[in-house]
Amino acid sequence: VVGGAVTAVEAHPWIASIFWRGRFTQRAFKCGGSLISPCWVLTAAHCFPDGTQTKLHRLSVFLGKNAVNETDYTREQKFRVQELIIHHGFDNIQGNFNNDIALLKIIGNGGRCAEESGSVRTVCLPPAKQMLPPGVSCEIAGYGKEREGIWHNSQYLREARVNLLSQDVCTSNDYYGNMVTNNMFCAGCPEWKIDSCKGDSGGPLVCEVNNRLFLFGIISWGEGCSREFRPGVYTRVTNYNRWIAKKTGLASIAAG
Ligand code: 4AZ
Repeated sequence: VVGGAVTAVEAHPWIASIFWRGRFTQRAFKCGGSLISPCWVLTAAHCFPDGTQTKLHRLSVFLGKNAVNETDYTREQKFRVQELIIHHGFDNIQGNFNNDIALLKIIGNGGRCAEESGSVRTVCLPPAKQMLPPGVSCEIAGYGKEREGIWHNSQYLREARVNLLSQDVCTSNDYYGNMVTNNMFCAGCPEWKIDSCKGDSGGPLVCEVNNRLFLFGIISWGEGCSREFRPGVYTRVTNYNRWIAKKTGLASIAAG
Protein backbone atom coordinates (compact mmCIF):
# COMPACT_ATOMS: atom_id res chain seq x y z
CA VAL A 1 0.00 0.00 0.00
CA VAL A 2 1.40 3.39 -1.05
CA GLY A 3 0.51 6.44 1.04
CA GLY A 4 -1.36 4.54 3.72
CA ALA A 5 -0.75 3.90 7.38
CA VAL A 6 0.08 0.93 9.55
CA THR A 7 -3.09 -0.63 10.92
CA ALA A 8 -4.05 -3.48 13.24
CA VAL A 9 -5.47 -6.69 11.84
CA GLU A 10 -8.48 -6.16 14.14
CA ALA A 11 -9.54 -3.36 11.76
CA HIS A 12 -9.44 -5.81 8.79
CA PRO A 13 -10.13 -9.14 10.49
CA TRP A 14 -10.99 -10.87 7.18
CA ILE A 15 -7.57 -10.29 5.69
CA ALA A 16 -5.64 -13.44 4.86
CA SER A 17 -1.96 -13.76 4.02
CA ILE A 18 -0.99 -16.45 1.58
CA PHE A 19 2.51 -17.95 1.68
CA TRP A 20 4.26 -20.21 -0.79
CA ARG A 21 7.25 -22.47 -0.20
CA GLY A 22 9.46 -23.68 -3.05
CA ARG A 23 11.16 -27.07 -3.25
CA PHE A 24 14.38 -25.60 -1.92
CA THR A 25 13.23 -22.24 -0.61
CA GLN A 26 11.75 -20.96 2.62
CA ARG A 27 8.17 -19.91 3.11
CA ALA A 28 7.67 -16.58 1.32
CA PHE A 29 4.77 -14.17 1.43
CA LYS A 30 2.86 -14.31 -1.84
CA CYS A 31 -0.51 -12.54 -1.75
CA GLY A 32 -3.37 -11.20 0.30
CA GLY A 33 -6.87 -12.65 0.45
CA SER A 34 -10.22 -12.21 2.20
CA LEU A 35 -12.10 -14.64 4.43
CA ILE A 36 -15.65 -14.88 3.03
CA SER A 37 -16.78 -17.85 5.12
CA PRO A 38 -15.02 -19.90 7.81
CA CYS A 39 -13.52 -22.33 5.26
CA TRP A 40 -13.08 -20.10 2.20
CA VAL A 41 -10.64 -17.35 1.25
CA LEU A 42 -11.21 -15.25 -1.87
CA THR A 43 -8.05 -14.05 -3.64
CA ALA A 44 -6.60 -13.26 -7.07
CA ALA A 45 -6.03 -15.97 -9.70
CA HIS A 46 -2.71 -14.45 -10.77
CA CYS A 47 -1.28 -15.31 -7.35
CA PHE A 48 -0.86 -18.86 -8.68
CA PRO A 49 1.37 -18.72 -11.76
CA ASP A 50 1.33 -22.55 -11.97
CA GLY A 51 -2.46 -22.43 -12.18
CA THR A 52 -4.17 -25.73 -11.54
CA GLN A 53 -0.73 -27.37 -11.35
CA THR A 54 -0.04 -25.48 -8.11
CA LYS A 55 1.17 -27.85 -5.40
CA LEU A 56 -1.26 -27.29 -2.55
CA HIS A 57 1.16 -28.58 0.10
CA ARG A 58 3.43 -25.63 -0.73
CA LEU A 59 0.75 -23.12 0.26
CA SER A 60 -0.15 -21.89 3.71
CA VAL A 61 -2.70 -19.30 4.80
CA PHE A 62 -2.70 -17.15 7.93
CA LEU A 63 -5.53 -15.16 9.45
CA GLY A 64 -5.16 -12.54 12.17
CA LYS A 65 -1.63 -11.58 11.09
CA ASN A 66 -0.19 -8.13 11.78
CA ALA A 67 3.44 -8.71 10.85
CA VAL A 68 4.57 -10.85 7.94
CA ASN A 69 7.77 -12.10 9.56
CA GLU A 70 6.55 -12.50 13.12
CA THR A 71 4.23 -15.02 14.69
CA ASP A 72 1.71 -13.88 17.29
CA TYR A 73 0.16 -17.04 18.72
CA THR A 74 -2.41 -15.03 20.65
CA ARG A 75 -4.24 -13.95 17.51
CA GLU A 76 -3.01 -15.84 14.46
CA GLN A 77 -4.65 -18.89 12.93
CA LYS A 78 -2.75 -21.03 10.45
CA PHE A 79 -4.16 -23.23 7.69
CA ARG A 80 -3.24 -25.58 4.90
CA VAL A 81 -5.02 -25.40 1.55
CA GLN A 82 -7.39 -28.24 0.77
CA GLU A 83 -8.61 -26.94 -2.55
CA LEU A 84 -7.59 -24.20 -5.01
CA ILE A 85 -10.24 -23.08 -7.50
CA ILE A 86 -9.06 -20.70 -10.20
CA HIS A 87 -11.70 -19.07 -12.40
CA HIS A 88 -11.81 -20.91 -15.74
CA GLY A 89 -12.01 -17.58 -17.54
CA PHE A 90 -8.83 -16.21 -15.98
CA ASP A 91 -6.40 -15.10 -18.66
CA ASN A 92 -3.53 -12.72 -19.08
CA ILE A 93 -3.30 -12.87 -22.86
CA GLN A 94 -3.76 -9.12 -23.10
CA GLY A 95 -1.71 -8.51 -19.98
CA ASN A 96 -4.74 -7.38 -18.02
CA PHE A 97 -5.60 -10.32 -15.73
CA ASN A 98 -9.21 -10.76 -16.87
CA ASN A 99 -11.31 -12.78 -14.34
CA ASP A 100 -8.61 -12.44 -11.70
CA ILE A 101 -10.39 -14.41 -8.99
CA ALA A 102 -9.68 -17.64 -7.11
CA LEU A 103 -10.95 -19.50 -4.05
CA LEU A 104 -8.93 -21.34 -1.43
CA LYS A 105 -10.53 -23.88 0.85
CA ILE A 106 -8.57 -23.73 4.07
CA ILE A 107 -8.15 -26.40 6.70
CA GLY A 108 -6.47 -26.15 10.08
CA ASN A 109 -5.39 -28.65 12.67
CA GLY A 110 -8.05 -31.19 13.44
CA GLY A 111 -9.92 -30.27 10.26
CA ARG A 112 -11.04 -26.98 11.72
CA CYS A 113 -11.79 -23.88 9.65
CA ALA A 114 -11.45 -20.27 10.84
CA GLU A 115 -12.71 -19.49 14.31
CA GLU A 116 -14.15 -16.05 14.92
CA SER A 117 -12.22 -13.81 17.29
CA GLY A 118 -11.33 -10.15 17.64
CA SER A 119 -8.66 -10.68 14.99
CA VAL A 120 -10.45 -13.10 12.65
CA ARG A 121 -13.86 -12.54 11.05
CA THR A 122 -15.56 -13.05 7.71
CA VAL A 123 -16.41 -10.16 5.36
CA CYS A 124 -19.79 -9.85 3.62
CA LEU A 125 -20.15 -10.08 -0.14
CA PRO A 126 -22.33 -7.41 -1.74
CA PRO A 127 -25.45 -8.49 -3.66
CA ALA A 128 -24.86 -9.53 -7.28
CA LYS A 129 -24.40 -6.62 -9.71
CA GLN A 130 -24.66 -4.01 -6.97
CA MET A 131 -22.88 -0.87 -8.20
CA LEU A 132 -21.62 2.02 -6.15
CA PRO A 133 -21.40 5.47 -7.71
CA PRO A 134 -18.02 6.94 -8.68
CA GLY A 135 -16.40 8.95 -5.91
CA VAL A 136 -17.35 6.59 -3.11
CA SER A 137 -14.43 6.11 -0.71
CA CYS A 138 -13.38 2.53 -0.02
CA GLU A 139 -10.64 0.92 2.00
CA ILE A 140 -7.74 -1.25 0.86
CA ALA A 141 -5.36 -3.19 3.07
CA GLY A 142 -2.26 -5.26 2.50
CA TYR A 143 1.32 -6.21 3.26
CA GLY A 144 2.57 -4.99 -0.14
CA LYS A 145 5.16 -2.41 -1.13
CA GLU A 146 5.01 1.13 0.24
CA ARG A 147 6.46 2.54 -2.99
CA GLU A 148 6.94 1.28 -6.50
CA GLY A 149 10.48 0.10 -7.17
CA ILE A 150 11.57 -0.81 -3.65
CA TRP A 151 12.34 -4.49 -3.35
CA HIS A 152 10.76 -5.32 0.01
CA ASN A 153 7.15 -5.64 1.03
CA SER A 154 5.80 -3.92 4.10
CA GLN A 155 6.59 -5.80 7.27
CA TYR A 156 3.26 -4.70 8.83
CA LEU A 157 -0.32 -4.61 7.60
CA ARG A 158 -1.17 -1.21 6.10
CA GLU A 159 -4.43 0.41 5.06
CA ALA A 160 -5.51 3.35 2.90
CA ARG A 161 -8.64 4.90 1.40
CA VAL A 162 -9.19 5.21 -2.35
CA ASN A 163 -12.12 6.56 -4.38
CA LEU A 164 -14.02 4.57 -6.98
CA LEU A 165 -13.55 5.86 -10.53
CA SER A 166 -16.21 5.70 -13.20
CA GLN A 167 -15.78 3.01 -15.84
CA ASP A 168 -15.89 5.69 -18.55
CA VAL A 169 -12.97 7.54 -17.04
CA CYS A 170 -10.89 4.43 -16.41
CA THR A 171 -11.42 3.03 -19.92
CA SER A 172 -10.67 6.39 -21.57
CA ASN A 173 -7.50 6.74 -23.62
CA ASP A 174 -5.75 8.82 -20.96
CA TYR A 175 -6.22 5.97 -18.52
CA TYR A 176 -6.24 2.24 -19.38
CA GLY A 177 -8.41 2.19 -22.53
CA ASN A 178 -9.75 -1.28 -23.31
CA MET A 179 -7.31 -2.99 -20.92
CA VAL A 180 -9.93 -2.49 -18.21
CA THR A 181 -12.88 -4.83 -18.84
CA ASN A 182 -16.28 -4.95 -17.17
CA ASN A 183 -14.88 -7.54 -14.78
CA MET A 184 -12.70 -4.81 -13.31
CA PHE A 185 -13.04 -1.35 -11.85
CA CYS A 186 -10.53 1.31 -10.90
CA ALA A 187 -9.94 3.21 -7.69
CA GLY A 188 -7.45 5.91 -6.88
CA CYS A 189 -7.02 9.30 -5.33
CA PRO A 190 -6.99 12.75 -6.92
CA GLU A 191 -3.32 13.46 -6.21
CA TRP A 192 -2.16 9.94 -7.20
CA LYS A 193 -0.46 9.57 -3.83
CA ILE A 194 -2.40 6.58 -2.55
CA ASP A 195 -2.60 3.17 -4.23
CA SER A 196 -2.30 -0.54 -3.80
CA CYS A 197 1.04 -1.95 -4.92
CA LYS A 198 2.95 -5.15 -5.61
CA GLY A 199 2.33 -7.65 -2.82
CA ASP A 200 -1.14 -6.33 -2.04
CA SER A 201 -2.78 -8.38 -4.77
CA GLY A 202 -5.47 -10.80 -3.78
CA GLY A 203 -6.35 -8.58 -0.83
CA PRO A 204 -9.54 -6.66 -0.09
CA LEU A 205 -11.15 -3.45 -1.25
CA VAL A 206 -14.12 -2.94 1.07
CA CYS A 207 -16.81 -0.25 0.91
CA GLU A 208 -19.42 0.74 3.46
CA VAL A 209 -23.11 0.43 2.58
CA ASN A 210 -25.74 1.08 5.27
CA ASN A 211 -23.11 0.97 8.01
CA ARG A 212 -21.76 -2.42 6.92
CA LEU A 213 -18.55 -3.22 5.09
CA PHE A 214 -18.74 -5.31 1.91
CA LEU A 215 -15.99 -6.81 -0.22
CA PHE A 216 -16.40 -5.06 -3.58
CA GLY A 217 -12.92 -5.55 -5.00
CA ILE A 218 -9.92 -7.86 -5.11
CA ILE A 219 -6.61 -6.03 -5.53
CA SER A 220 -5.52 -7.11 -9.00
CA TRP A 221 -3.16 -4.95 -11.05
CA GLY A 222 -2.07 -1.54 -12.24
CA GLU A 223 0.74 0.01 -14.23
CA GLY A 224 3.21 0.59 -11.44
CA CYS A 225 1.93 2.18 -8.24
CA SER A 226 0.71 5.73 -7.62
CA ARG A 227 1.45 6.79 -11.18
CA GLU A 228 -0.58 9.59 -12.76
CA PHE A 229 -3.57 8.30 -14.74
CA ARG A 230 -2.70 4.74 -13.68
CA PRO A 231 -5.05 3.95 -10.78
CA GLY A 232 -5.24 0.56 -9.11
CA VAL A 233 -7.40 -2.02 -10.91
CA TYR A 234 -9.66 -4.33 -8.89
CA THR A 235 -11.62 -7.47 -9.74
CA ARG A 236 -15.34 -6.62 -9.71
CA VAL A 237 -16.52 -9.12 -7.08
CA THR A 238 -20.24 -8.48 -7.80
CA ASN A 239 -19.80 -10.15 -11.21
CA TYR A 240 -18.95 -13.43 -9.49
CA ASN A 241 -21.65 -14.10 -6.89
CA ARG A 242 -22.96 -17.09 -8.82
CA TRP A 243 -19.51 -18.47 -9.45
CA ILE A 244 -18.61 -18.16 -5.76
CA ALA A 245 -21.90 -19.73 -4.67
CA LYS A 246 -21.47 -22.63 -7.07
CA LYS A 247 -17.86 -23.37 -6.21
CA THR A 248 -18.22 -23.06 -2.44
CA GLY A 249 -21.76 -24.39 -2.09
CA LEU A 250 -22.55 -21.33 0.00
CA ALA A 251 -26.10 -20.58 -1.11
CA SER A 252 -26.41 -17.40 0.94
CA ILE A 253 -23.70 -15.80 -1.18
CA ALA A 254 -25.76 -15.91 -4.39
CA ALA A 255 -28.17 -13.40 -2.90
CA GLY A 256 -25.40 -11.48 -1.16
C1 4AZ B 1 0.91 -6.24 -8.12
O1 4AZ B 1 1.82 -6.47 -8.90
C2 4AZ B 1 0.19 -4.94 -8.19
N1 4AZ B 1 -1.10 -0.10 -8.28
C3 4AZ B 1 -0.92 -4.73 -7.39
C4 4AZ B 1 -1.58 -3.51 -7.44
C5 4AZ B 1 -1.16 -2.55 -8.31
C6 4AZ B 1 -0.06 -2.74 -9.11
C7 4AZ B 1 0.62 -3.95 -9.05
C8 4AZ B 1 -1.92 -1.26 -8.36
O2 4AZ B 1 0.60 -7.07 -7.28
